[in-house]
Amino acid sequence: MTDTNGRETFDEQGFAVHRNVIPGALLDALCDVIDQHLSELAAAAMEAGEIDCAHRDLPIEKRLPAVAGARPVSPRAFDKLLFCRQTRDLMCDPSLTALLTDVLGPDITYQGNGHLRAHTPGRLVPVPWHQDAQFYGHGTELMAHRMAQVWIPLVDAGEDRGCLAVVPGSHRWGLLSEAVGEDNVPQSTRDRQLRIYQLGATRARESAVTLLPMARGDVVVFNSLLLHTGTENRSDSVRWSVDLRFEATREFQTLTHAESMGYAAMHRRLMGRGYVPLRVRAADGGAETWATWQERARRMGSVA
Ligand SMILES: O=C(O)CCC(=O)C(=O)O
Repeated sequence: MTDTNGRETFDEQGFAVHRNVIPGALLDALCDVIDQHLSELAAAAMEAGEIDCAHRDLPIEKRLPAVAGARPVSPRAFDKLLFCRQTRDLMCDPSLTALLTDVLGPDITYQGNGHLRAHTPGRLVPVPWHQDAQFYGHGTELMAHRMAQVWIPLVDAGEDRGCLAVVPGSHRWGLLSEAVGEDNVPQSTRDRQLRIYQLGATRARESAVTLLPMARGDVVVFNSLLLHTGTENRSDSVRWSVDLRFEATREFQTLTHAESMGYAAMHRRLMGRGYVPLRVRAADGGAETWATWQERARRMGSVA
């Protein structure tokens, strides 16, 4: 079920929330990967004498604080876990690709750029206001309408548990380019990141903001130019979520010159970061396998 007509809302508002679409088994499989990793963290912490029990009985939203103790959790600590068969199965599942087909057409590629976020209560500050395209660099906005950002909560993400907030329609503002670099991989400095966040915060203060509380099984698909943020997690448990970026597979598009430039700029960035793409849906309905994704990662030298 979609809050309203998916494609129309996506075009008009810059995002569409789809309710109760992802099968629980796919989410459980990814949560098991996280739980396995938490067991490894717990073993290391027990070995170091920092904790005296692995807290196997706790669900992942309670277990991370229990096993991490006082040690800080880096915002990027869990991204590497996403390179696994379970993520591949989630991304290639028709429950997700059907939503993406609506926006990108029948041939879809995951750009390799994804995050697994543990938004912990009271410790990590939320991700501040930004457009994802601000981080991709100048030129990439030319292919923004051939891209889709996907955010999936692995646990319920209500208003008290750090749900996303968006500025509806902000994708039509174009790129907030003041703080965006030309060649964004080497220029992706902390200083530039802060300027992007300051600019985003200023624009959000002047705008009507919509909170997006979501339940496990829901998905939001949004435009890379949409201004959005994570909100404060005031609950006592971790908001686990994944965010993934997809594009209409380049070789099967008829592109304008500007769009070709946009893809070229985007792919320079993706290559520069060693992101490993995966074709999650071909026009005939097929998808690349986990073995293919692994082999590509090996060839690129990007195996996590
Ligand atoms: O999960 C969050 O809090 C922020 C997510 C985000 O910024 C994104 O998906 O681009």
